[in-house]
Amino acid sequence: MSTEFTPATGILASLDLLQISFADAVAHVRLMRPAKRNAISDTLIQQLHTCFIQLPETVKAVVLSGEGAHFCAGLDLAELVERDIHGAVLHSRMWHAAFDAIQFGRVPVVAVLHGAVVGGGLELATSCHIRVAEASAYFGLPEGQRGIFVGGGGSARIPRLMGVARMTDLMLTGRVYDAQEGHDAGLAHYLVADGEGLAKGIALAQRIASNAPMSNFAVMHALPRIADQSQSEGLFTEALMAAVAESTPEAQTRLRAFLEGRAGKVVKAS
Ligand code: 1HE
Repeated sequence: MSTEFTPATGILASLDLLQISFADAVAHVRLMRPAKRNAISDTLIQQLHTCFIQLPETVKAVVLSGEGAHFCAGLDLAELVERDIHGAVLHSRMWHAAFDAIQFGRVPVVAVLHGAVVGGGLELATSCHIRVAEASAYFGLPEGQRGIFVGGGGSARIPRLMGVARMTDLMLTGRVYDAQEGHDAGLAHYLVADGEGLAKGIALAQRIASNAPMSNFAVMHALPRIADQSQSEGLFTEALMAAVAESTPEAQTRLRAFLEGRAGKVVKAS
């Protein structure tokens, strides 16, 4: 698969706070507000939402990264003007809609993290499906220090990765995890040296893009929902999802290829 990325055209090219490019079935979406440490303004959250619902059908996996020295400094605090209660609820719901478009979108997203991954930046990262952290990455939830609360889905997503107790510690004490601690706590799946995150993220996205789309869909959409269900409901959902996936023509083709010796075997990493 190619790693030559070509820039997006049309509506995706008009999103000026993002840089979107494609190499075969992989899209690379880069946050482009480095002067503000990729802080998420209303415009940026709307552009992220637009991007993920407008991805071309040829895209099978996405890599999300941040330009500059930091992945994302969270909510743009300059825009945190006094909102009335209704406005504040709607603002949070706007973030939920954008990050739901990532987590429950059409294709898996690999986040490549470096520097600050804080506040809303961590909420963005945790709406992605796979996280690669470079050694420079650090994780924090400074909302308590700013007098606010998470509003971008963090209270629902982050405890599912690291547990309520660890999130409580980050929020109450202002503790910041370095890359290794974040990895150990479940915030990152892969830990790599500085400068190696993008190559790792692209390689993972290419691998993901080679799966059957229905299998990827099942992983993205069924796994988190089954985790929220009782065992009995979860097993029933699993049975339905399994039946849907294995009935697709692509599954039948792939299964036959294996049985006829034409498909790769499962091998240990070298
Ligand atoms: C910002 C923001 C921001 C930087 N909103 N403008 N997030 C935070 O509490 C994190 C706040 N940011 C920081 O702690 C630091 O900026 C960083 C550790 C991320 C980076 O430090 P550094 O030294 O590289 O950059 P800087 O000099 O602090 O910032 C450069 C510029 O970016 C500067 O603006 P300038 O016009 O003076 O150049 C900063 O003001 C600006 N900047 N971060 C606005 N966050 C849905 S609820 C989610 C709730 C949250 O996310 S709360 C956490 C908010």
